[in-house]
Amino acid sequence: MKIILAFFLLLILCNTAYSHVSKEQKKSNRPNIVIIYLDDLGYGDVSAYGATALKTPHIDLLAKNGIRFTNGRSTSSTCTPSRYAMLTGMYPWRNKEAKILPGDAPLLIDTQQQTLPKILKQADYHTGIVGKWHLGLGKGKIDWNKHIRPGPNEVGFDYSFIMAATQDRVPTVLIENGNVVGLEADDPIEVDYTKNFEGEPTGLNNPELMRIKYHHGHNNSITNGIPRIGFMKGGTKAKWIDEDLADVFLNKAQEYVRQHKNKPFFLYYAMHQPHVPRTPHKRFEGMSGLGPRGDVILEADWCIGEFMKTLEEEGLIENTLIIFSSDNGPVLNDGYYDDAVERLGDHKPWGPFRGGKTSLYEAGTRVPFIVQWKQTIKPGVSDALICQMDLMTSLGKMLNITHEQTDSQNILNALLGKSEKGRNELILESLTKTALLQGDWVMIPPYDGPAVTKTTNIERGNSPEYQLYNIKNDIGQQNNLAKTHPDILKKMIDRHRALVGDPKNVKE
Ligand code: NG6
Ligand code: CA
Repeated sequence: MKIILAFFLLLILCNTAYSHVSKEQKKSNRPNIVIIYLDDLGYGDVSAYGATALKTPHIDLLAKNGIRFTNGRSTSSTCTPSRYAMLTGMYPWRNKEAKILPGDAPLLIDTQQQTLPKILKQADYHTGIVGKWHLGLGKGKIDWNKHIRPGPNEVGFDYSFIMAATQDRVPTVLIENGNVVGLEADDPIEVDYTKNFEGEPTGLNNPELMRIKYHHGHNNSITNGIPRIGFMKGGTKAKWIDEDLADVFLNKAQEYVRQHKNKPFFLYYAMHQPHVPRTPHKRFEGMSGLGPRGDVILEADWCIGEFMKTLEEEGLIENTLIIFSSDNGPVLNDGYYDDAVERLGDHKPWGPFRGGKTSLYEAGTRVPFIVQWKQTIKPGVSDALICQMDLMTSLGKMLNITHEQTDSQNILNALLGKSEKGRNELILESLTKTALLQGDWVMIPPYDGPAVTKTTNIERGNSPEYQLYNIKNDIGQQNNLAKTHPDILKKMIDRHRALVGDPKNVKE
């Protein structure tokens, strides 16, 4: 009897020891995952990527401890499509609604669609988003005074604390798990993108109420002294104070980490800088010498440092996979007078590349892209072509979660620095127009439209001619080789057509 008892005891002991080991192993294979995603930050805005006029020590530290990708991409040179691709693994040009959305647009992601957070949930992650959403909410006309759904919580996020669209679009309120924060029952919110509410001031009619002036667009409702896109009424107490947004999002992101530290979590920390209107907190005002655009980049860098401190304090720094990137390339004048052009000096937000936000040229989609996972990744620099859209399949692969095939490719080895090989090709998108990147070559089909957008002064990539660039030898895309390399051109035209269809059918 004693022997049998001893045998069972041994069995139980062995079992506990075994399950302990396997739990540990599981743990190291399942890092916490954080995507720190900036809005309109350019490749050249980060000192780790060559900026000298701006110093971004906290982002640089990520690069020092991780892999700095030189050919990391968003799918698109604007916000909504890039975010759509990152969260769904689908090229945005497959969905004709995936364009810059107004603040009252319906949810762009189908609630049945697979998404990055849903895949991580299958691997038993807790999932959260803090910051900019810009992927639509609800199913049609939104009643902002009721629970708003579907939204992030219906496409895979267990927790959400978001701005609906952008800082320059109404409603200028924050939404936590589908409910407007600080809303008072006797001051309901109304939003309209076609007409103003009677008696409400606008940038157009009441310039005296503006403390930041619009340059183009942005002349509808004025909230917090800043004219916006769209009309809004009510919700006075719920309106955000622009200068506090960085701290509010940071605090929520830190709180999220502290609350979920005992189980693997995925946090999508979607920061709002340096998108317009650029409203640094007083602590950062004037700090960069480049005006508010530079100041908010320094503010964002500081927030990242504070966020990293929280990971340290909670003992999570080693086993957290941090992905840092931006949704599209940079823009200077994006509709407000904020000295971004006037105070630029020698700073080059686009780095060595041509174009910027809304551009088919390199600076549109070639963005800062850093991956840190101290416990696993050996620091370095990688030239592998990787795209934010690939995170879904690559992270799914890491966690052994399979899913239906999408446009998202498995580039896990490149992401973890085990290989210099990423994708072979990528379709680049600018406001529904597309180009093909293949190896060292970019082919841009002929497109109607201005070569330069007058208001933002950005080269779009439109030309009556085919354009073909070798981005290895000609990083600034100055020499169009379409005429001298007809074979490559033909091959790329055919491939582009096979993937996207006839580019002439694409409407803006
Ligand atoms: C444009 C806005 C621009 C910015 C952009 C969206 C005007 C004239 N311009 O329509 O200011 O809000 O949309 O930026 O209204 S994004 O990063 O979210 O794609
Ligand atoms: Ca953006």
